Order: sequence, then structure tokens, then C-alpha cells
Amino acid sequence: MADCLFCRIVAGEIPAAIVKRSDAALAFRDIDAKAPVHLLVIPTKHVAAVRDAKGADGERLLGRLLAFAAEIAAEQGLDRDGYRIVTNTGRNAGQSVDHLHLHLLGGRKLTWPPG
Ligand code: DGP
Repeated sequence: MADCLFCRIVAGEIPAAIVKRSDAALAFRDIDAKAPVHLLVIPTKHVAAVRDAKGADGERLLGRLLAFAAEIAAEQGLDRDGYRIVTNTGRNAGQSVDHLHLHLLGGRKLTWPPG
């Protein structure tokens, strides 16, 4: 999508600290990191939010994104102490970029519940 910030990062039009990419997903550092490791894992194809990942293709995509995030967490050395994967959906959750993204947070003790 031409006016989507994360699509522009996928296309290389906006710079980002890219950590890993696959054919279906891209992981890069969040510009406003809330933890020592704070990455965003996004599909390379535009999907607005988790609620829009529907049907067999949506299920496959969500599975691949989650597996990709877990793989990166291991590579970032987060397996031993743990980490959090979260996706904000819609206004009440504070979603600010309408391109599906998993936040991968780790490297410190995370509090629960989130605000
Ligand atoms: P959310 O609030 O769940 O929609 O998360 C969006 C995240 O995207 C937020 O933590 C900040 C991050 N972000 C916004 N703009 C940029 C950008 O231009 N580059 C990078 N790397 N991250 C961004």
C-alpha cells in the first residue's frame, strides 16, 4: 500500500534497522524501543491488523509470523530468560500503524498486566 509506513519500510523507501527477513516477513528494530530488545515482525504483504488475517491464508500467515518471531527471539538470546510477543489491534489497544505487526520484547523483566 503506497501510503503505509511499514509497506514503505518493506520496499526500502524508509530506512530501518533490519534484523531478519524471509519471503513472507520482515523484522526490524522499533524506533521507540521499550526494552533492550524490541523488534517489530511484520508481513511483507499488507494486512492491516490481526483481525484482517482471515481464512486459510490468514492462518498460515499468522503461524509463519509467530514462528519467525520465536526463531528471532532464540537468535537474540532471549530463550533462557524469556520474552513477550504482543500485537495491538485497533484503537483500544493503541495500534498506531495500520500494518499488522508483532512486537517482540525482551532483555529485561517485563511487568504484567500491560496498561
Ligand atoms: P503500535 O503502537 O502497536 O501500532 O506499534 C507501532 C510501533 O511502530 C511503535 O512501537 C513505534 C514503531 N514505529 C513507528 N514508526 C516507525 C518507523 O518509522 N520506524 C520504526 N522502526 N518503527 C516505527
